[in-house]
Amino acid sequence: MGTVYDEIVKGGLAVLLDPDKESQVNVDAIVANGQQAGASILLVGGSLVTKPLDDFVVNLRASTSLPVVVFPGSAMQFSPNADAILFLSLISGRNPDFLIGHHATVAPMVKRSGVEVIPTGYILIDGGTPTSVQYMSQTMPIPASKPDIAVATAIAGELLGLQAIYLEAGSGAKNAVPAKLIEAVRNAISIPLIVGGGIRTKQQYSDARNAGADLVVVGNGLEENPKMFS
Ligand code: 1GP
Repeated sequence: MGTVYDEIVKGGLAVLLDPDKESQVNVDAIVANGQQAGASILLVGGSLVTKPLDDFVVNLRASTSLPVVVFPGSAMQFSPNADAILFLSLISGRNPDFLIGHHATVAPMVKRSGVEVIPTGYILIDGGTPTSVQYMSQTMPIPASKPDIAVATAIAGELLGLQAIYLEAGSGAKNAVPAKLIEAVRNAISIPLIVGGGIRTKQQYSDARNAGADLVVVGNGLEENPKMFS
């Protein structure tokens, strides 16, 4: 079996699941529809998760063949039972806790677990409305109309040795990351590009892919309409 990183390189769709919403949404239907639409990865996590992530990961792994990848909002969100973790450094921000602090807290546990680690530069782009990730990280997003800043930040991430860049408009964002900005970042880096936040239609998914996103992450869109890809 290949690595999760190989799947990111291949690209396509990733479905984001929030353990806190387990009782409000139909996780099985979301996963089944996502898989039917060609999803290759399940991400688990969020800016604020109040339930044990590990239980959710273990149940999910028992019910699906897709790799389950931790997408952590803090050091508290780790599961040694996951297939991989996006080891996110919030490089658009200037909050040391989210650049290296949480990482040092959880690093020995991650290393001991043997879980695949994918060092990822996490870049927040203004999605037209204040999002949980902005508030929880206490960082300012890059204006969506300033692709040069996003490009410079992504290049810095690549030069620092990060293995993927994630352009994030924030969960439930009003505006997804603009195609022009995705294209500009795509042309500036050679590591895989992940894009998410505010993608609610098949068209928006295709637009992001056509602009150069390798992996497109959908959370709310599939929660609200599990059949969004049919
Ligand atoms: C959020 O990029 C992900 O971290 C997905 O966002 O829930 O808006 O699809 P949505």
